[in-house]
Amino acid sequence: MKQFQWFPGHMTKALKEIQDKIKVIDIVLELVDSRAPLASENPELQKIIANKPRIRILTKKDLANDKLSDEWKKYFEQNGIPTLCLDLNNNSLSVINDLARKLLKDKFEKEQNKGLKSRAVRYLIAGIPNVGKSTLINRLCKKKVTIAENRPGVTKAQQWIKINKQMELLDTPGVLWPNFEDKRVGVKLALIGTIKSSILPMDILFSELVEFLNKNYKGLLSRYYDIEDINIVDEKSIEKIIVAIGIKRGYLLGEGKVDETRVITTIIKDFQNGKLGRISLERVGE
Ligand SMILES: Nc1nc2c(ncn2[C@@H]2O[C@H](COP(=O)(O)OP(=O)(O)OP(=O)(O)O)[C@@H](O)[C@H]2O)c(=O)[nH]1
Ligand SMILES: [Mg+2]
Repeated sequence: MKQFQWFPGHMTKALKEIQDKIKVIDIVLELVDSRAPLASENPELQKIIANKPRIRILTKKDLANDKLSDEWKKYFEQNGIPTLCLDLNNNSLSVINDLARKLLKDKFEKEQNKGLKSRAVRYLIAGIPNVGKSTLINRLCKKKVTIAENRPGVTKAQQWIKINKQMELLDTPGVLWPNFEDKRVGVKLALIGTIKSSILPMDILFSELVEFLNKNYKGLLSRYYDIEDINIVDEKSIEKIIVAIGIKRGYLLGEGKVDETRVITTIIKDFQNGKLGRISLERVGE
């Protein structure tokens, strides 16, 4: 797939930056999207932070299926990755620092035994685009003026944002490239809005969505858009759905022709915004 060519240079640069930063931080907050926790992770990051304490945050919990998110949390924790599922806009975020303190207990106790003062936990937030890095940072900072501090003595002077006595953040989150080697990953990322849908032909994206919904949420489209139930057997049935919804909504181009692009973009948007329900694209073990 031509559309999925990325520049390895970008990838290396972002990872290199994280590698430089990692020495001075205590713990990595690795953000992934609850609706596709595997597709939205970055395998390269796993290697770099292999020996660092980390918390994986499954963001946008409010858009995902709760039962499946719980299963993901259990699965990751069985694999040794402490995990939190959060709606970053609404949930209390104190759980993050509570869990981090617990994970860093030994390190901080050792420091204090050496006579060092108690200090804030130093965090790095990392994740692919659109998973909620800025939202998390802004919530933590509570729009207060942030005091940035230079910390010389490391390779590059780092800017720190002091949240409070408990937390400090590196000022720039580690923005990572998603992994597109697998076409299905690209489709999932486009469907959850991580990459611009325009990177993939809309009709391909749409038929992938319809097929997924048909398999896992039978009847959902016909119920939501109030059209007759159409059994998906081939491309023609997908076309029928588009026409039926277009007519129902009055998305017409004239001469009774349905504005198919408008129908498709509407449905994809409705999915992305959670209007079709709380739907996860990945389940454990699949
Ligand atoms: N429903 C919901 N929306 C969220 C949540 N977290 C973030 N968002 C939304 O997702 C979109 C992207 O969030 P950002 O915080 O900008 O994501 P980012 O990781 O900083 O993205 P880049 O800067 O592109 O790397 C915004 O519209 C947020 O409001 C969440 O937990 N639930
Ligand atoms: Mg951002």
